[in-house]
Amino acid sequence: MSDRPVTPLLDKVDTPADLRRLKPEQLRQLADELRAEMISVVGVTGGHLGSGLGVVELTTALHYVFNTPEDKLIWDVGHQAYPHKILTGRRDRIRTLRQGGGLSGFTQRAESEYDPFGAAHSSTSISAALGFAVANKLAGKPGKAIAVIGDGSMSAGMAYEAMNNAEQAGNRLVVILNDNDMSIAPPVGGLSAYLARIVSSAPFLNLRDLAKKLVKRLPRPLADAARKTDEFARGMAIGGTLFEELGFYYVGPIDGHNLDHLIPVLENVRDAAEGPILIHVVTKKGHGYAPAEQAADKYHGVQKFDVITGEQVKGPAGPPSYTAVFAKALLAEAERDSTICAITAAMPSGTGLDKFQQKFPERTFDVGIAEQHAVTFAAGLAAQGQRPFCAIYSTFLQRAYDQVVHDVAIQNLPVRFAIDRAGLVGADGSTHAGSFDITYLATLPNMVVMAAADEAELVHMVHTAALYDDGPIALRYPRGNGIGVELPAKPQKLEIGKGRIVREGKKVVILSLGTRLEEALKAADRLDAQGLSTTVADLRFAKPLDAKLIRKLCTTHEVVLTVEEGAVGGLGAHVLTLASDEGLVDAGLKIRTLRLPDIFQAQDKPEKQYAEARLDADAMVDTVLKALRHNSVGVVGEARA
Ligand SMILES: Cc1ncc(C[n+]2csc(CCOP(=O)(O)OP(=O)(O)O)c2C)c(N)n1
Repeated sequence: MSDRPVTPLLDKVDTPADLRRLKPEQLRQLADELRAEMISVVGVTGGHLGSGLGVVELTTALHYVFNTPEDKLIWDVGHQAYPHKILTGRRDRIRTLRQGGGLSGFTQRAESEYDPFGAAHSSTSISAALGFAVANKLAGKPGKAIAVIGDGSMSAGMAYEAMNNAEQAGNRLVVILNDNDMSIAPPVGGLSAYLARIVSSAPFLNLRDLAKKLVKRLPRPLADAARKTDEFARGMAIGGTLFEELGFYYVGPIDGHNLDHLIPVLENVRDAAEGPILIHVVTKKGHGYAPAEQAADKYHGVQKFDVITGEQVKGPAGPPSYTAVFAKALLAEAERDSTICAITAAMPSGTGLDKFQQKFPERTFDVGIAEQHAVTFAAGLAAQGQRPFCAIYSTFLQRAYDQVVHDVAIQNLPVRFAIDRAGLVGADGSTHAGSFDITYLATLPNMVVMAAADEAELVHMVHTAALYDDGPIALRYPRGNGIGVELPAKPQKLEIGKGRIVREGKKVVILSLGTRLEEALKAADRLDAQGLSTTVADLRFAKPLDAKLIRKLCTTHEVVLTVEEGAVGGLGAHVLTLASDEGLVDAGLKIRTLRLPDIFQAQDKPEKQYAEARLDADAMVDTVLKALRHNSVGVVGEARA
């Protein structure tokens, strides 16, 4: 080895145009620097690490070969796009990832012309890329669209719906299947087994020879050699039949960390006259960083960490998370009742169901990234006498809304929905916020909707849901830790549709739903200190509403404030409808609703998001004072003066 110092290349590469000025033999060094930069960045910011490390070479090769941003590069989910961000003019801001005012942890159209399509929910990339490709075809433009999708994201039906329609894009569409044999947890289902069979077949093991042959045999452009195109696309393929049946030319598997393999294949695909083409690239999640490679989850998502040791910074020891409390409570119910089973859509650790799985493997179902299937599968289980808990984040349940309405609610089947990450989610931002579940669920006939005010309430709600067989029932709880209340030794069965008074007063009443109760109690103390005696009720149920309690409180107080961590159309709307239907407002009652503002709130620290949303004690006090002074609160969500 030479002792000459190596001049960093990454400092010279601000955009893909700079990258394309490098010689192919310089790309290895660039990729190594890119990987080191990414590790150093995520060590400081936290975030998604393993997925990005696995696509460092692929990112480099794609921008080197394709003419981005004219060619549209669309990353599925977008959590693996940190190296892409570094190479596309955002290196100077990369250390602001996932912070207020900083770069998003996913791709975002507003952020860069190199992010043609925003993402964060999985399995949308092929549909979107197809849209770009067909738009180019209609406009007579030459640009290509390249979707990069992981094997986990390929488990969602939407990816196949898109592939089933892809033929019309011809050679303008390229799909790269990034197969790292991992999702967040190990991937599940038949597709994963199928890909594993392809990769373990003899030709892949002789990949080096194969790639050499490929480069030698392929004339460019392939348009001039249709026969060989076919040989390339089909002859090389070993087991790509599934994709071929869907109309794709299958190429692969290719070693996704070997630039000498990747570049010529991508060049040939770029120049191919035929299409659409699917390239099966095999990578290793966490590649090139030993702590990530060795971790069971390949460092899918991490806190800040020490780059040398890989050790993640632990937050101060606090109360258990809502997720952990839910998981423990469900386990206790399952010990008592053998018909209780649990369903997750590729989020066993995120939902806490990994614990359930250890104890009751035969009663746990990880269906892959397939929320729609999860819900209808649960409906079938419920119809046949099982008691399924479908544990899905609020934001991902959106995808299964028709299944919730049509397969569960209309048939009044007792599916239990455990809705995690309900409300604001801090660094993950608007794509992951659980803003809409109260609204979209409480509008449905037959549905029961509960929100836990603290972790003890969550335990009661899990118990209540387990015992409730009369129809669908949902319980929502937020991201993060509980507030440290003691957990009940014996859970209570709550009366459906009954709230509770937490604090008695005379003039003002706060009707709270969910964990904003803590702030409501702070606001009540401050209002009391100003001579405004305040009652606080925890309604527990957004549906059915405790009409009796609300009626009583509305007729005995002067100001009513509803508080919920959900969008307009939820608790506030239901209380207003009740008050209007029953003429409670006719006598001059002042009702105000605090809910999430009518904007997609960007990532930030939770306290800042709550302040922006006007869902903290300050906003509650302010709203009550304004209601008493002016009978008007101004625009919800407006910045404080
Ligand atoms: C609809 C939806 N459900 C769940 C998730 C949560 N999620 C984020 S990344 C991921 C795994 C993706 O696996 P894969 O596509 O193989 O990418 P990898 O992280 O392995 O690179 C999951 C389940 C999501 N983003 N979208």
